[in-house]
Amino acid sequence: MATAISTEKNFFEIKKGIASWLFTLDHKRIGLMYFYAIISFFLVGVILGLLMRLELIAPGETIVKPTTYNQIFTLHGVIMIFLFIIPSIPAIFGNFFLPIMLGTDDVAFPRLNLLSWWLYVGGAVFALLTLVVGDGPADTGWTFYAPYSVQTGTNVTLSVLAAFILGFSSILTGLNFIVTIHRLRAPGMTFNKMPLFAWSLYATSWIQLLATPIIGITLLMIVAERVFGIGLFDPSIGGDPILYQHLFWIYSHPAVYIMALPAMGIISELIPSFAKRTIFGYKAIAYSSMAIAFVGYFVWGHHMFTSGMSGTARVIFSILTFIVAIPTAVKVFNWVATLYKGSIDVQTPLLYALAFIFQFLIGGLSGLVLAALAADIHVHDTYFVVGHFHYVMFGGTGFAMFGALHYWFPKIWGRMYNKRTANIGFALLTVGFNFLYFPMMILGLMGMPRRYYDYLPRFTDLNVISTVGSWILAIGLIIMLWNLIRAKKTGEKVGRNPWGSISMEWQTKSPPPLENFDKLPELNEGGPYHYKH
Ligand code: HEM
Ligand SMILES: [Cu+2]
Repeated sequence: MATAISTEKNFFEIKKGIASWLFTLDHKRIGLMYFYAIISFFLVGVILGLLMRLELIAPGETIVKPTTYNQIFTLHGVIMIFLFIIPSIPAIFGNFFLPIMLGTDDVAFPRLNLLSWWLYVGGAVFALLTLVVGDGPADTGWTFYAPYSVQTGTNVTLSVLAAFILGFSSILTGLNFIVTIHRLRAPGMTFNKMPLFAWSLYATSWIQLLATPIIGITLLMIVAERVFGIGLFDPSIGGDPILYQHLFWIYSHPAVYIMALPAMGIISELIPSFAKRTIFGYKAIAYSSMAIAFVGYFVWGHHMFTSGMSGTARVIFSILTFIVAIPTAVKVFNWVATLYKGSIDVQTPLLYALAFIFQFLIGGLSGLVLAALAADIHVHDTYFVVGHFHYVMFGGTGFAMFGALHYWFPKIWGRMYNKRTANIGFALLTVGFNFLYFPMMILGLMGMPRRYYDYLPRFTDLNVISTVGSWILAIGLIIMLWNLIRAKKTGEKVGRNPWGSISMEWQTKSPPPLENFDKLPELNEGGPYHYKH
């Protein structure tokens, strides 16, 4: 660690001005630039979600035409997947905290890290350009299924190029984290003494590095098919649309773990910090991340049970999908075991962690319904699926991200937010969330198909409840963000460790100095979570 740099000033104060941010090599500033960009797109995605729910408040045409509706859910999906949930936790909190938690001063390749951010912005620009070019955003769904994606006149080419560029950003972040974890851990920090958040990022990074190229090439094949009509996916010119589905899901199922694993890592930090208890089953949690990352490559076929695969293939994919649930259940068991007999300090981040466990469980269990081959045939492409994946991605990962934000807020900005207001925001978000998505599961079981802008009158009541839920959720979001924005300027100043946590990032100042530590950090005896009772 260089000693010439002042540790008096924190990383905000060391340099000022827009350029000092846009061209920074400091992992903390890059993490925060991701934060602002990602939150902005999240809000755009939320507005699109609210528009869809408004359309669906009553049968028939309410506010938009059918094609516009199709474009809205596609853009909503593209933004939420590629611009929000995939980058969210690794790019924001991984960038900010991984080096600090490893006791080092930056990631392995700071310039590559900055390039990742710029690629992210570049990809986002492409996605937004679809709004103003030609026939508007793609209307294919975020999955870009062929042959429709090859035939439609909307801006599929621009949308998939956006996803292609965003993929590069994701690959570079993964590469950076893998090298950082292998090469830059503080002396004495063996793999088995690494914080569980670092472990979760490690598992995630391998998926980012190895799976993302597959979607990259697949999306380019869509462009090639559209522009040159090669006959890859379009059956009218000799292509195979099922091939597209395989290639798409070979990436996109592992991508589900790019979304879920870092969230599980966050929960593994929050639970011991607020239960004031050594984490139960450290190794089981750490290695189960690796197991999930590995087995996650072999289950993609569960998205294609109705596409005409052989019976044998379907049964195998179904069984493998059940197997991924095991390492996930191992984690949940260990979190609950850690809470059991802990001296629990009920703070906002813990509330988010508890909501995560509850909602992720509903998401996971409904996933098992979909994994069960026979049941999936009935609920495939219904609102049951929409309920399921929002529980996993939003109720799970989204809530973990908000928990992380409330946990590390005082470390990043050196101030504390109003805890009461934060809890009110949390309550509205949680209530709104469950009113928004639980009815979707029931609607799906009743037979309401997804990606429809209209429905039969018998589905009306539950759709109204869902739409009202979306408004409660939106109010909760506004309160949460407003509370944090206010706290950034006027919140009470806090010291190094307002929560009494023991992992490494709490040993440095809040906000941290440029090179992260003003004195050599000490490894906690007995591993990162060893609370002395
Ligand atoms: C206020 C928040 C949100 C609302 C009201 C909302 C609502 C909706 C609705 C109504 C659909 C269309 C379902 C269909 O017709 O099939 C949808 C689709 C989708 N949502 Fe959300 N959503 C919200 C947040 C999120 C978040 C946070 C994520 C990801 C983390 C997400 C990911 C998706 C995806 C991937 C689709 C599928 C798009 C497609 O079918 O191509 N949503 N959402
Ligand atoms: Cu899957």
